[in-house]
Amino acid sequence: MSPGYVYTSTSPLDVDDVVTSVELLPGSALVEAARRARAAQRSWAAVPAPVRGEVIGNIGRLVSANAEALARLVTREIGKPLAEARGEVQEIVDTCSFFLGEGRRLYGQTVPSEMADKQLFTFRNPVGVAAIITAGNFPVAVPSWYVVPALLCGNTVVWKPAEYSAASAQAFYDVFSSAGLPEGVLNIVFSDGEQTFEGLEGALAEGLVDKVGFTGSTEVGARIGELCGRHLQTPCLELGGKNPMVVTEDADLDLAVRGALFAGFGSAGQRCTSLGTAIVHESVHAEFLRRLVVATEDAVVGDPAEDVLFGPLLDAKFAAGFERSLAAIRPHHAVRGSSGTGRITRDNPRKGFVGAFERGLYFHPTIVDGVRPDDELFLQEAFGPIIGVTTYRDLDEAVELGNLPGYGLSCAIYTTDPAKAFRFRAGIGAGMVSVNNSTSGAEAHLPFGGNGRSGNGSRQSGVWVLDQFTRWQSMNWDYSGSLQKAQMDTVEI
Ligand code: UN1
Repeated sequence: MSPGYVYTSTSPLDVDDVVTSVELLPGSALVEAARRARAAQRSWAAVPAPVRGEVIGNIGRLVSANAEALARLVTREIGKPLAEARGEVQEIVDTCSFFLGEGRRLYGQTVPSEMADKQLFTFRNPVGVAAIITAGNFPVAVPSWYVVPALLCGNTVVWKPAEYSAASAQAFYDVFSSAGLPEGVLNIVFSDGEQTFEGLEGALAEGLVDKVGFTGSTEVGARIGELCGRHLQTPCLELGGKNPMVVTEDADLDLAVRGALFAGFGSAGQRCTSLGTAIVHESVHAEFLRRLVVATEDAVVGDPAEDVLFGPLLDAKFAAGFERSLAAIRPHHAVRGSSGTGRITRDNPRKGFVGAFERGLYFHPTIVDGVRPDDELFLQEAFGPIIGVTTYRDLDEAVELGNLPGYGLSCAIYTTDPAKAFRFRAGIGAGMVSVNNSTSGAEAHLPFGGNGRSGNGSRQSGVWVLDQFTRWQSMNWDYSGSLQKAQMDTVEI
């Protein structure tokens, strides 16, 4: 087993600002945590669901009471604008509000039998122990999408947050654990990617984990899927996206530009739901591009504590990854939108930048016009403030282009023609479709998730996530007094 080591989480506003230091633990720590979770699971599942719902209600109230401190910590640790960080914290509260009520529902069904004097039922049972592995771009909201319903359904949880958002994760854990959760019900483990794999492999082999939930890259998701498959498990995977937005010839172009700006550059383009490529009808392409360029030039970038469109990238690893995406810009591309591309520095400044950029991981917003279907920029998630632009002639072509990268998370269409919106919805392979709205910013009670390279079809949020954290159990009860046999003793008319 690899030993533990100390990891330092720094602020992307100022890489010399150490937010916290944590020890990243070897895989055995995850196995131990899974053992604790296993030991606590039966008694937690025995707590009546409405009472578990009350605990979820307590969590929501505690998060509300600590909202501003939590949001400010998120802004400092990962550089998300404060308004977005506040929204992220609100998303935890909304998730708790939803699942607090679910504690009084968690419905099963009564089902008619094909035989007389026999009744059929279904029940939702907790899966057992859930291992949750989350990214740091939504360091507190996305974990709550897993942890809250998992707990409500009677599961216990081992949570491995991203190390680069360790302080936010610890604050989340502290609030959750002070809400009245019994010992062992929620466990946090800090470890790096390889240590986590080692731990997960061990815990699965020992039968200590019954469900894995993962939000992160497509590559890591595939590895997790493979590992879970070996143990006959279906993980809940929420992976990358190359989310298209289609702008039709009849679209409100100002609205489309505002939508592109928020979806492409909001959160510095580091949402799984961020805009990838704007697919614009050829008749409005020039005008859309002109307005998008103006809006981008006017956009305020900088210190996320101020009123900015976006702040720095999450951390140095993500900044390096985005630099690799920028290296995919080719001579046939027209680069627009800023005085430069890449990192904002003294030699590569951005007009109207707010705050100090010297020690921050700030990047120019970049529009790349003329992306082609075989370009890496068209096909691969970039995870940074970059928007590709291309054109289409008819809606079928727009749908085909939207589906081409093989992801299938989110998408948008800007149109004033309902027929186009419905035809687009039916043709596009994404799990989430916005009409005249951003690809990002899903509400917390609709099914969230994707297909293809974006995930394995699992859905989070709302009642749909209950299928991740419960398993259906059926029961039949024969009160005829004789041994009635299905398919053989069916009542005849
Ligand atoms: C993510 O980036 O992993 O819909 C999640 C949205 C947010 C969640 C994004 N509510 O953009």
